[in-house]
Amino acid sequence: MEHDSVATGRQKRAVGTRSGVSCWLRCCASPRICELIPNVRIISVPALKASGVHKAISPSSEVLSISSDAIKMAPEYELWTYYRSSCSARVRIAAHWKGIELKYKYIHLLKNEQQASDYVDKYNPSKTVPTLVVREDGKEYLIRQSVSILEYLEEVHPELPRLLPSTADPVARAKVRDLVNIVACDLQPVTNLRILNRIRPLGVAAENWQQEFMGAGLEAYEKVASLTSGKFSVGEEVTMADVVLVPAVDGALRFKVDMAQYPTIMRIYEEAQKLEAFNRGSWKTQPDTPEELR
Ligand SMILES: N[C@@H](CCC(=O)N[C@@H](CS)C(=O)NCC(=O)O)C(=O)O
Repeated sequence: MEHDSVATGRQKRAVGTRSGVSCWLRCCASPRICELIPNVRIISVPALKASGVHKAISPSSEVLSISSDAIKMAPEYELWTYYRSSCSARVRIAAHWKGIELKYKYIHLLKNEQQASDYVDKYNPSKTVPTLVVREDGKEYLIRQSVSILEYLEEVHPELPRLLPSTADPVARAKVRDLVNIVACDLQPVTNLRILNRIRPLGVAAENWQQEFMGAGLEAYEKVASLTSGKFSVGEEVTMADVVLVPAVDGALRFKVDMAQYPTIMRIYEEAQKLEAFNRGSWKTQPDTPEELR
């Protein structure tokens, strides 16, 4: 590799964290040759820095020279979350899976903090979590829907472990999105906290309601996943579908849905429990999880 030419061409760029020590470097010598080096460490050498050049060390200890123009700070992420929120859990799990650092801000849903004007006006007019705040190049962006956040992280960090099959397989990607939407569009909205708050005064037992509507969503998921699954919901790899499914199963278990009816789902759920990302994103392990529920 010609180190000194790294990052000088238009297609070459390096991405570092804001602290400037750990980054990845994409080096495209030509449109046909594209190499990705994760975990490049940028080191500060004052004399070089003054000339607009930085030194970096690749994981195999190669010394690289990178022009400061080519260093693009990686975005900083802040997630507004609640430990019991299945929609927040999707994002937490995905971030752990991809190795993306999130700083957490907490919204206590049972204290109705999602309805506080500070949060609603500035962050999320839907009065829900999650919200992702992205800070990059001095700008701030908000992403306010969990599935948009998943898609965004996938698009911005395609080099990290993926959550969608390759673009070369649009059918597999559509299968993943079908399953995602069974949970995100059909199951979760009708079993959300605001719905429970609305039906309870009408004398409807929350557990019966949840069992009916979670059951309907899981039944559809089970039928589709029985056709698409391998080890996970679509094939052998973890995808967005699993990231969305697992917190929904946690919710269903909480409301005592009879999960024996969904053997494919439970097989996938058990498989996911073996993975650190799912445990670290789970409602049981969050900093805002009450001590007695851990
Ligand atoms: N479609 C939204 C749904 C968000 C959502 O409903 N979040 C729930 C927690 S999982 C919430 O904040 N509920 C508050 C409420 O119902 O008052 C998304 O996927 O982000």
